[in-house]
Amino acid sequence: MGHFRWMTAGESHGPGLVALIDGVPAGLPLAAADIDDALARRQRGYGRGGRMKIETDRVTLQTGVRGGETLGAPIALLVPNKDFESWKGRMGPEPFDSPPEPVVRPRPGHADLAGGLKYDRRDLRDILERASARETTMRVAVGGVARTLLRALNIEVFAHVVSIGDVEATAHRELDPHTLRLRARASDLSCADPEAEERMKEAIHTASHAGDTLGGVFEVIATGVPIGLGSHVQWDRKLDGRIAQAMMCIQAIKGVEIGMGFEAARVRGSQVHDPIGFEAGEFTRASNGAGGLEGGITNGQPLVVRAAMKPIATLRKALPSVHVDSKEPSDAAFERSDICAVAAASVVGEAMLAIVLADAVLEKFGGDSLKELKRNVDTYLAQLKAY
Ligand code: EPS
Repeated sequence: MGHFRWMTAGESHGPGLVALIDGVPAGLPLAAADIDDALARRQRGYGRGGRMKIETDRVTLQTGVRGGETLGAPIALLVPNKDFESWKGRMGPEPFDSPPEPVVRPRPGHADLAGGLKYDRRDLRDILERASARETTMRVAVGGVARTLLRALNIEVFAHVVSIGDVEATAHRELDPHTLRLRARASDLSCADPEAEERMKEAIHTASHAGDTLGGVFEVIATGVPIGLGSHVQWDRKLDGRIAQAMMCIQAIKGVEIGMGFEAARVRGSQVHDPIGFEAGEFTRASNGAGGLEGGITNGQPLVVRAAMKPIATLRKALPSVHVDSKEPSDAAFERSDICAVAAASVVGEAMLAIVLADAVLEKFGGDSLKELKRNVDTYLAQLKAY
């Protein structure tokens, strides 16, 4: 990624979370409200923990925006952690008056042990504070800026939950993208299948009573994506590879599929590939098994990406672990946590796909101002029409 550049910083219980974005063209109308809607959606979801009742995540645009429009300059974003108030003396940059109680019983499945060993930290809080999925707040904030840019080009990105534990939604298969998006938005679990959603809630409830957690699968769809983002010519320019990386680097994601994904490996080629037609001056496709990508290039069909989230690693009924100082067996540490965060992760997936697409759009079309970018897109679309 090099055209829409970004980074996040911040600890889960530190003073706040920040992000820096570079590469957004000048003249894009941008307000905090464009981002806050997604931040609020990331906080929702049946099975979330106590932290989400404390926080009301809202972004402030610190730099790069003047009078409601981007300047083409770097954009700095800030989201304060309200919970920092209760962590004073244990978090923050100042030396502590007395050493805080260390975290010494690593949780299997979290970064605690590998990170503690790698960074030579005896208090595993030094690792978990940054490894926490709290960081995804800023992915969503950055994604909000990316989505605003994409919207100016009529590209929409949205996500919905496909399964939680072994409960699978099916109703979405019959829905057009617009209806699917509206139904997912209206649901507590971002699931467009109300009957499956009830069973998902029951599964989360049951896991919670057992002191356990649940993962699941979400799907991210992008519509209005022009033909020709990404390229077949070099490994790191293939857009499917870039999308897979963007999804895999979300906390707790263990698998990614594009289009038919793993299912394509089980059936014959004739059941996988999408027949080409030509109607009303445009190439058409009879199906979308490719999920909108062929040879690492977008083909004009909706992008369809799924990601599998493992169950959250912080378990109330803790798994066996070892005390890092005494090396004695000891149950893993438990702190307040979510039971299921798949709906939240779907909002993060939406943000990550928007970021990859914003980067790919700027790579292909360039432009220092939104006006120049749009002009470049229009010229290219006219070229496609004349093909
Ligand atoms: C999260 C905030 C965290 C966790 C969760 C995600 O807040 P706290 O640790 O204060 O409860 O709820 O992070 C994890 C599940 C994890 O394992 O780190 C958030 O803002 O999404």
